[in-house]
Amino acid sequence: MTERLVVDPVTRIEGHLRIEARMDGERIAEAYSSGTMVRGLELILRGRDPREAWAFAQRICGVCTLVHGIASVRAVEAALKGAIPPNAQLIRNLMIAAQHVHDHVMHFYHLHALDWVDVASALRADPKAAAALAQRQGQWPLDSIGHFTDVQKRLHDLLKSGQPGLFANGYWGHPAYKLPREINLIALVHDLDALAWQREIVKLHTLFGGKNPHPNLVVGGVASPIDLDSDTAINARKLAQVQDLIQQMREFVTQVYVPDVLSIASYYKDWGERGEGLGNFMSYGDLPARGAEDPASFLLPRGVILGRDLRKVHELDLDARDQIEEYVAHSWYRYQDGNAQGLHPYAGETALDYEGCGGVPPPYQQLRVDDGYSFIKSPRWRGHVVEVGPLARVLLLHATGHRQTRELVKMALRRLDLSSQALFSTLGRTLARALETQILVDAMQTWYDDLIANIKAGETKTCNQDLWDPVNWPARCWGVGYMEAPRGALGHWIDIENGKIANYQAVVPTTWNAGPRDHQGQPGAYEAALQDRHQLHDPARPVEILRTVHSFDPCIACAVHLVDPQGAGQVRIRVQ
Ligand code: NFE
Ligand code: MG
Repeated sequence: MTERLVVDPVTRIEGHLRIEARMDGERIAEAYSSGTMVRGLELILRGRDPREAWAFAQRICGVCTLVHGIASVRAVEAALKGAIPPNAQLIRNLMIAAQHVHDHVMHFYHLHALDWVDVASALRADPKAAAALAQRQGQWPLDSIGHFTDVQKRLHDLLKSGQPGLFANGYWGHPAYKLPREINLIALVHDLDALAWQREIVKLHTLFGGKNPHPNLVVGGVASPIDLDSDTAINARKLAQVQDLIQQMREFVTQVYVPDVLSIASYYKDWGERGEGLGNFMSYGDLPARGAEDPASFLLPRGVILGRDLRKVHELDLDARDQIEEYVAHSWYRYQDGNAQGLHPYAGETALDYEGCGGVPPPYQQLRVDDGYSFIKSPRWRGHVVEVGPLARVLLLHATGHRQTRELVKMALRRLDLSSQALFSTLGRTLARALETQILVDAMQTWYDDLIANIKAGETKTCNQDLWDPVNWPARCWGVGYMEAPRGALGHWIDIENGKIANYQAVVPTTWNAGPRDHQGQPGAYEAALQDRHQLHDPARPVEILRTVHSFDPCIACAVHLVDPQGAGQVRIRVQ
C-alpha cells in the first residue's frame, strides 16, 4: 500500500511546518519538509543604516531572541574590520550561553517531552514514589511529596475541565509511550518547575541588555556600560545578581534537566538506532575564551564532519564563495540566472516564485514535490547536505578532544548502556542538547570570573565607539557575522555601500535542517532523518514523526522570516 501522510501544522515548534510522508505500508519511504510561510525580512533591510540592522534582524524570531541581533552586529563589525573590547566578548558569551540554557530547557520540557511523556499515565502515578525517585535522581528542593501531589491534582483538574490547553489533542495512551507512571509524573512536575525557573533566569539578558525578549545590543560591543559607582550601569549589585542567576541555571541543569533526559532516554534506547539521516555535521564555532577574537580560542569549535568520520574535521570558510551556497530548485523562489545554480549569501537573492505551487498560496492539498514545495531554501556546504545544532557541536567538541565533552558522553553512554553509534540518531540529538547545556552552564562561571577579574584590574570598557562614525567607513565593504544559535550555525552576510545596506542575507540553523531537496535531489536533514528507519505504529497518530522532527527543535519563523516583499503581514486571523 502506498499513501501520502500529511502532518500540518507540526505543533510544539516555532513557526509553520508541514511534513508529508510517502508511506510504504507502516514505513516512511520518502519524507518532504515544507516551510509554509514566506521569508523576506532581508528585503526590508536594504538601504538602511547598518548600525540599526540588528534591531530589525533580531525580530526574525521571538524564541532565539538574542541571536539574530548578535549575528547582525558581528556582521557589521566584520565588514568594518572593527574589534570589540574583551569585556564585551565576555558579556556576549554570557548572554549567548544564557540563551542556549534557557532555550534548551524550554525545548525539552515544553516542546519535546510530550513526545515521550504520557500525561494520562502520569495521572495514575503514585506521587510519593515519584517524589522519592526524583530525589534519588538529583537534588532539587521542590521535589517533595506535597509538590508532586499538588501538581498531579492540578493536571487532573485541567484535563477534566474540558479545556486542557497545551494537553489537548495529545496521543495519550499511545502504545509508543514507554515510561513508567512515576517518571511521566516527574517530567510533568519539572515541566511546570521549568516555567517558573525560566522567568527568573532570563533576567541575565535584562541586566546586560535592558530586556528580554530581544535585549539591546550595539555595533562595537554591548549596550551595558560598567560603572561600579552608578545605579544605572552594571554595578556590584547587578554583578552579584548575575552570579546568582548563573547558579540558578546550573542547579536546574545539573539536578533536574540532565538527570531527566538520562532517565527518560533509558526507556527509549531503540531511538538510538533511527532518525540520523545525513551523518554530516557542521558548526561555525563560537564563544571565544577570555574575550579573544581568535577562532582558535572558541569553546565551540568550527568545522565539518562528513559521513560520521570524527577523525577528520574539515575546515570551513564562511567568506569563500565556493563553500556555502543556497539552492532554490525545490523552493518557492526564483534566481535571476536560473534555479540550477547555488548562490553564496553575499550574492543571495530573495525573489518569490509561486509558479511551483500553481500560484496558489498555502495550504495545499498535496505538495508538488517535483517542483517547489517550501519557502525554505536549501543551503549546502561544498555541495554537501549537513546537519547543524547541538549534536553537530557535541560531535565537533568530541572530535577535537574537548575533555569535559568526552567525559559527559562517556558517562551518558555508560548509564544508558549504548554504543557511541547511538549518538547518530533522534535520541542522540536530544541527549547532545542536554550535555551541551551542562558544558555551557559550567563555562558561564569561567567567563563571569574573567569579567570580574578585568573589572578589578580597572578594565571597564564595553564598547568600541570608533566604529560608529560612517566618515571612517570604506565606500564598499562586506562581512559575515556568525554564531552558534541554540538550533545551530547562524550566519548573516552584509554588503555595505556608501554607508547603507546594499544586500543582506541570513542563513539560519533551521534553514540548514528543514530545507527541501536541492537541485540534485539530495534531501534536507529533516527529510533524511525521517526516511531513516521510521515505522509508524499508527499512521493516524504519527508520534514517531514528531519525535524525530522535534529532536531538531524546529524554528520555522527563523527559517522563513515572516514578512512579504512589500512588508505586509501574511496572516489574517478572524475572531468570531
Ligand atoms: Ni527562531 Fe533560531 C535558533 C536562529 S533557528 S530559533 O536557534 O538563528 O533556526
Ligand atoms: Mg537568506
